[in-house]
Amino acid sequence: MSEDQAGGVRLTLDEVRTLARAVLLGAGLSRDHAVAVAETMVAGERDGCTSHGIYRLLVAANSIARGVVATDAVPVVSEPARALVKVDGGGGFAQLAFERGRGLLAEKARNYGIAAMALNNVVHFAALWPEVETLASEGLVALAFTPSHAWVAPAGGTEPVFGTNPIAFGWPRPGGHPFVFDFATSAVARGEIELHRRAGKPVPDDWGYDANGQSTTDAEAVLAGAMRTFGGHKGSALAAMVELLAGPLIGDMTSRESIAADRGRGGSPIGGELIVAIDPVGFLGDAVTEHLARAEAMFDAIEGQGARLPSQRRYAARDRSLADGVVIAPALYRDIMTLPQGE
Ligand code: NDP
Ligand code: PYC
Repeated sequence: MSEDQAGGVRLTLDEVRTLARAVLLGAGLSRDHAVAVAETMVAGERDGCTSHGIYRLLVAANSIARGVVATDAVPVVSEPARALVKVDGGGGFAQLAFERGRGLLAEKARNYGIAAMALNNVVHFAALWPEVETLASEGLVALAFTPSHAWVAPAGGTEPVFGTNPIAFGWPRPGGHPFVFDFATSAVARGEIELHRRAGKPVPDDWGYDANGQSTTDAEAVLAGAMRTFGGHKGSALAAMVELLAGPLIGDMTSRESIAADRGRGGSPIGGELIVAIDPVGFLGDAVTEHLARAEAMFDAIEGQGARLPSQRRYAARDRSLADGVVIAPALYRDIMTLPQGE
């Protein structure tokens, strides 16, 4: 650990991991959960995704303290149909449920060409790209969706109905990092607005409305009012799709139901996640190499004109973090260090 020029605290990724595990154990999480949850925070910090890095220790500790999370839940994996996996997370954080089901999901995708996994009854505060990147790194095409809490107004309205409802996609690339994107269907992730609030910074006036339905640059007011979807009616329709796919379709909560179930405790969203995995070999057989090469031609056409691929920034940040560690903002580090730590 060292201090950088701007007063930030520089940590190696191992130090981030050790800190994250200690805080999660100190908050009362079982070891299996602490290890799985810490890993996604290390990945967020490593890849420059600060809204889902170790800032989330404060979020996770809050959900635990408020009794929203089952700290020692043991995920139960079942197979409701040949190509389907279901993991009942028992009210625990989603990360361990994904870990427990992902091997079977990948196996089924290889056996049947396509498979889907529902995570049910989980508490979710994480980014989705670690999940689709993991599956794409194993040669599968992957999609993931999860609702959250009703914080986002539909296009044309100002009252929250949707969650920030991310969609993530992963595509395997021969010899390189997978093509991955992962974004909220709201104008930004809520975590980004929370970081603005913590830093006392205004937000752009198209991120959300205050409680009276007026546009505002006050982060606190947007958090108390309603966020906007990205891309107007298009983001709004995608947000609705996420609600349906990872809510009613898998027998789990919509974002409105999730916030109602929270009962004002201010915890992370409770509900489900849908992950779809497709094996390109299913459609393509021996021709898979030839067709994946055609995809590479499309990526070349994007990069060839100076545009960047989603995740390119993340992979570059990863290289830097693996070499130099990461810098944690001083106020965040101070707040994290006030939390109890366990072993
Ligand atoms: P961003 O808008 O920051 O980025 C979204 C995606 O777009 C990334 O894949 C990013 O790649 C890519 N991207 C950004 N700029 C460009 C560009 N100029 N050219 C090409 N690609 C680009 O994401 P959000 O704020 O919407 O979401 C952040 C995270 O929050 C997500 O990981 C999401 O899963 C998480 N989240 C989780 C929720 C939950 O309920 N669990 C709810 C909402 C959000 P790169 O990373 O390389 O910049
Ligand atoms: O940043 O919008 C968000 C978010 C919600 C749940 C997890 N992250």
